[in-house]
Amino acid sequence: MANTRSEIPRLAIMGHPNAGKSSVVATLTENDRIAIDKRAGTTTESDFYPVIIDGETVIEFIDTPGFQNPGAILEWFQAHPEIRDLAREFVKTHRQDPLFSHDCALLEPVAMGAGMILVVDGSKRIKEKDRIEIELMRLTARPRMAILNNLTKETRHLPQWQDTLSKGFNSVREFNAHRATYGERIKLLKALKSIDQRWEERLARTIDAFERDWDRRTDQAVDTILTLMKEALGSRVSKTFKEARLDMQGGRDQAKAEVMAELEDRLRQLEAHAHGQIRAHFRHHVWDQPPDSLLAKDLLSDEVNRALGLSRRALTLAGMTAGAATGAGVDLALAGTSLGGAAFLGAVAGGLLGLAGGKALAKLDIEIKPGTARFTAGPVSNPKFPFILLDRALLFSARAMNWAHGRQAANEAAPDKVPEKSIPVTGFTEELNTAEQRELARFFTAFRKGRTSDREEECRAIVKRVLRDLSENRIDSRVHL
Ligand SMILES: Nc1nc2c(ncn2[C@@H]2O[C@H](COP(=O)(O)OP(=O)(O)OP(=O)(O)O)[C@@H](O)[C@H]2O)c(=O)[nH]1
Ligand SMILES: [Mg+2]
Repeated sequence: MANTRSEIPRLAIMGHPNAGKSSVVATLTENDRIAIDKRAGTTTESDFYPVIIDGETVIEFIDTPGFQNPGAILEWFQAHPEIRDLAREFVKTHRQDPLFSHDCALLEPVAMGAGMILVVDGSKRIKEKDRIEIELMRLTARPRMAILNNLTKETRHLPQWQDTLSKGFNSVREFNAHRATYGERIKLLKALKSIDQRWEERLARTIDAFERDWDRRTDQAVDTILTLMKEALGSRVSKTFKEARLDMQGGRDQAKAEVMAELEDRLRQLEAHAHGQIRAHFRHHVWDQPPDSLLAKDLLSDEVNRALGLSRRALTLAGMTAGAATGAGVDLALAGTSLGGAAFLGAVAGGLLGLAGGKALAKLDIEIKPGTARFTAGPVSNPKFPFILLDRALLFSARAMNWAHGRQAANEAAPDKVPEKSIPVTGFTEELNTAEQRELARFFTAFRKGRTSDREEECRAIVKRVLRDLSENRIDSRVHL
């Protein structure tokens, strides 16, 4: 059934200046364009942020500047115990009063039935002003939840916050606007659903829409990844050279270097394009890549080669032996040694020869014709490379899925920041079981040979399973890698 406007759950985000309200809204709505700043007073007026799925608003969050005069509002609330709907009556009574113009604007949606989420910085001590706001919100009797958004790693005040907040709120949750993943966002909505029966049905529909939308986006990411694998593994680059140039000193080596470098660039471009698409599926526009991230390193660098892809042992178990990967054509590593040009090796191969224990990245064919020679690099023959490419795509997806949109303005160098989970620096494919690795290996081999693969569905299922496990926190997202 379509949502009518009145059925849309609407939640106003309350809290002190700089508590992280806008960051929470940004993360919950996957909107990295909301103004967030380390200075207090960034949000000066309430703004509505609807979450639209399939053209329909499924939930709406209201980012607010917080209360101006919480003490005076609470006093008025306490002086009128006979009034059932305090928020509505307060707005009605004070609408024309300039002293309360901001508070009335803030309470207007609440008067119309919106619920509230109070955001507090759980790493700070509780103050009197906090107690006033908690009591004030309790008296509105609207569905409400409190969020402990820790701005630093200080945790000693948390038990006291839990105690105090639980007096005014049916649900108190830790939700870090910088660290929250998709799984945590869904958990938050589920908790919200259970705090007030009046909202149960509406929120159930919202959660359902979120989950369907996420599943669809996960499928899009899987599509992007499989297309990347097909295109990269089937890539070929050809260049024709005049005989005269090849006969010059080092001319052949130069020609090989050029054509291999073009293939490398093609692979880098395909990867960048796929990553751009994945980023768009998960709605990221601003993104601080940690400078030491593996994703910031060159696809063909030693560092990436060491950290990602399958180990030699796993490659062998998966049937990716040297024999399976070589065929007709000149192997670059061999070509290099037979030519004996040290300068050529350095210039051409760079990271390539580091791949999978010295195996060349791709085949190189030379077709001699009268007066010219056509050099063709590709398809990729290195057995490890597809697993590295897949690992990077999974790593990128993990980040796109789990990098909170509210993290845009974070001070990543802050010494007191909430620590990231410590996780191993390995890719995802090494953790798959041998049967799955073998399945992928077969698929890669088919594409390298330009064949479509009947294993595609199995591979799709494996990649999707990894992405699902990532977004539901069953495997760690390695978000900072
Ligand atoms: N470390 C950390 N910093 C956070 C977190 N959430 C917000 N911040 C930072 O806190 C500062 C204020 O965040 P905002 O989201 O602008 O806070 P606000 O409550 O909307 O502030 P006003 O609009 O000024 O009332 C920014 O520098 C954020 O990056 C968090 O979960 N962790
Ligand atoms: Mg704000």
